[in-house]
Amino acid sequence: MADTTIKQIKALEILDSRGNPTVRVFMELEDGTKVSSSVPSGASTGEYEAVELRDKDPKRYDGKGVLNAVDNVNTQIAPLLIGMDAREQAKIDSAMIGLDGTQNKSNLGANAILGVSMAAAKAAAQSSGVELFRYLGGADARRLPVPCMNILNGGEHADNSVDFQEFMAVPVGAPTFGEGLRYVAQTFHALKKILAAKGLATSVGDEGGFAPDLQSNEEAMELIIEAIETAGFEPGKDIMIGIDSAATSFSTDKKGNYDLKWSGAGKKTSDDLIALAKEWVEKYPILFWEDPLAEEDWEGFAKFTAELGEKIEIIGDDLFVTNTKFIARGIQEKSANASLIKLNQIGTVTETIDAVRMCRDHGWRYLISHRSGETADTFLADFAVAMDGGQLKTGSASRSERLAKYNRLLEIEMLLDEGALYYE
Ligand code: 2PG
Ligand code: MG
Repeated sequence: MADTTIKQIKALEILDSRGNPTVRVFMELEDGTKVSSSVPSGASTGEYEAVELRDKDPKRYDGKGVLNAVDNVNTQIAPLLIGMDAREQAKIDSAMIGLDGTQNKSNLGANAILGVSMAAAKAAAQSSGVELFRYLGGADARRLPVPCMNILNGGEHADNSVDFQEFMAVPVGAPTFGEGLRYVAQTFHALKKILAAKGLATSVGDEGGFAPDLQSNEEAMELIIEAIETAGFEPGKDIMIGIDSAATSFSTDKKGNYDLKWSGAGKKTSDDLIALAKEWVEKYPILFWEDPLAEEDWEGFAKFTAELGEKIEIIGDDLFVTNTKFIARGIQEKSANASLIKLNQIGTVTETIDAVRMCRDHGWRYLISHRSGETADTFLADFAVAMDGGQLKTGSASRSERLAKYNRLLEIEMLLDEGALYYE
């Protein structure tokens, strides 16, 4: 039997896809297994996310350095975990939570903790000779997620005139993951040609989707429908649309007042945004709508869900921050019917799985997600399969840190061969 005892843990400050510092953790086991794991970082972050520890030293990376988080791994977490069994994921995670001692991981930093948490899972899988998705998900982990491809970017992820942050093409009608990826990648290419023909910019935003200046938010919907059709697919049957408003980023008080500032559409209330959503849901093939309202607008969310919950999937991201405490409240208050799932919002693999479990137990859907600042780490792809597929958003068909995850899923599909299942 391989010895899965943790021998060494070491962290390094690296740069993410936006050129900002993030944490990479190296772990070595007694049997010689060596792995590394890199932590992503968001831009439209929720107020109640676990804390990403930044040095705040203005002389380095505009205060965004992570040397303190790196130091916490090397001098505090490593001595605590060396000698533990890497297969004991829950024990490892709870030891780090205990050492941190805060509710939001502000002491050690969620970036420090998550890097180690993911590295432990990778090391245990590698040492046991099983693929990470199989290690985390068990013998029946064989369902690939539907790739929700963010082909048009706005909000805080782009410098354009679109308020809503993400417009995703979701290939619900594809027979396999690989085909689904092709459907939406071809739609991405079709969109590029359409934009170019209209004299609109084809430069991309943080997640690799196009970021043109448009006349209105609705124009984004029209362009995407045109792109789906141009690519040879049927909107609503082959491909549906997912939206992430990331409404916290344009709310003025987080509790029901908004300013569609980038498009210039001006001041809105929750009720106005709900009315707009109702209109769009009638007009367009919308599968889901994430963060249609801001993170503290619980009342607005409940209204939104009462109006549209039977028709579309309503996903809380900033509202729930992958935290079972907030998801439980959402279930209780019927604030949504699905949750976004981001590892670094909560900070350990175990707690992320807890959030997924809570969704499943209550018949909620979940959308597993990357961050706008990413690395080439493909942990997320395996994690999505381990969590039984469902839905995954990991950007567009450009930028290698996004494609790395989609490509890993193609590889997993190949490994699973006839056993592979796809989204239902
Ligand atoms: C989101 C994410 C990922 P960020 O709002 O869902 O797409 O963005 O990582 O900037 O929070
Ligand atoms: Mg979001």
